[in-house]
Amino acid sequence: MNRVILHVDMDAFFSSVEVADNPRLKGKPIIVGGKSERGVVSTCSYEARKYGIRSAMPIYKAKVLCPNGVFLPVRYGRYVEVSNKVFKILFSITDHVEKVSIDEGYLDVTDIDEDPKLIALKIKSKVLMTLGLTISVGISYNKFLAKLASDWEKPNGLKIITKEMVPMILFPLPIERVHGLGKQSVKKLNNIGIFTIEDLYGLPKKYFSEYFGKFGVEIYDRIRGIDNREVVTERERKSVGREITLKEDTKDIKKLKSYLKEFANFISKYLEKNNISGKTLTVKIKTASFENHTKSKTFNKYLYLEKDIYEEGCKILDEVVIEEDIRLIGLTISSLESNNLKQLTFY
Ligand code: TTP
Ligand code: MG
Repeated sequence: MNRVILHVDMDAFFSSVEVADNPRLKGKPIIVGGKSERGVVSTCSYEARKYGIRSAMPIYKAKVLCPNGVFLPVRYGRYVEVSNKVFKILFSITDHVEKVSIDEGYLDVTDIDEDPKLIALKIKSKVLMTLGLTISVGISYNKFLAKLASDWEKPNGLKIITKEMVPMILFPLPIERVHGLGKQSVKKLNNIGIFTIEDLYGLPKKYFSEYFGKFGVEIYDRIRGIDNREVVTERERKSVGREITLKEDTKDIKKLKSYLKEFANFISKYLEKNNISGKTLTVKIKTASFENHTKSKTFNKYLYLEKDIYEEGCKILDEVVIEEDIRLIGLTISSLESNNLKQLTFY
């Protein structure tokens, strides 16, 4: 049976929250970003986008493009508060919600006996009525196409992509829009005359895995409208972690541990936010010669504190013999369990 997936994404999220909190700002070019001249734009209103301003652009450049814009600092705590309310609305529709970021998520509504378009309209009106914000919704039979659909008619969009529409929608898209194709690959493909997804259709499958690495086959499938990824709810999530490819390869254990500290901070915040904890820690390293090493340890208690995750992560790293320079380091926690459930089993 075909699945029905919704992808939802708030419009100009941080700046829309600013307008909802201060309606006098409505209709103005608003830029939310780092305070100093050296900061970057987090996001801007659609009015500001007309001036060519984009996320990640330096603030000073945005000021040149739009000197009369309203420049506001980031109020992250407030956006988290609003985000939680948005997700509460999504969870009122179904439990089958995957949170992708502060303003974006997937819903699997296959089992809901209602026209998906009506579900989308319900979400849109609830978000508007309770929060004064607009959200764009994409509907399709897989995640890739649902995400493409939510972006299609932004802002305040509602777009359905059916199987029949796939060639028409996908063929003219520039290959930059294919998630997983890096800048280098795009350049290489452009050099041999491949610019659109339709052009990519001419490439044999073998070529994809050979040239685009481990995501090659996925990319081959995606452009044909095939994507079997599930909508994964927090309860079903198997692990949480972070990894980084270092700017320069290193053997400096202090430096490597400073990354573990950052990761432990991220992981513990994530666990706290989702009211879960985990039993297994895994340290992953990749050497300068691209060899992967992973070492895991399972504990007889659940970890959730940054301090514990960091210290145990360091112990695992100490046990990995490092003879070569390290190119990548990562830390992951798994065997996750809801804190509520743990309490229940305890009693
Ligand atoms: P996005 O959903 O990418 O952007 P958006 O909601 O502002 O606009 P759109 O209508 O195109 O969806 O990101 C969500 C929020 O994440 C955004 O409001 C601000 C923040 N963000 C950053 O802080 N830095 C960035 O580079 C990006 C892309 C987003
Ligand atoms: Mg958004």
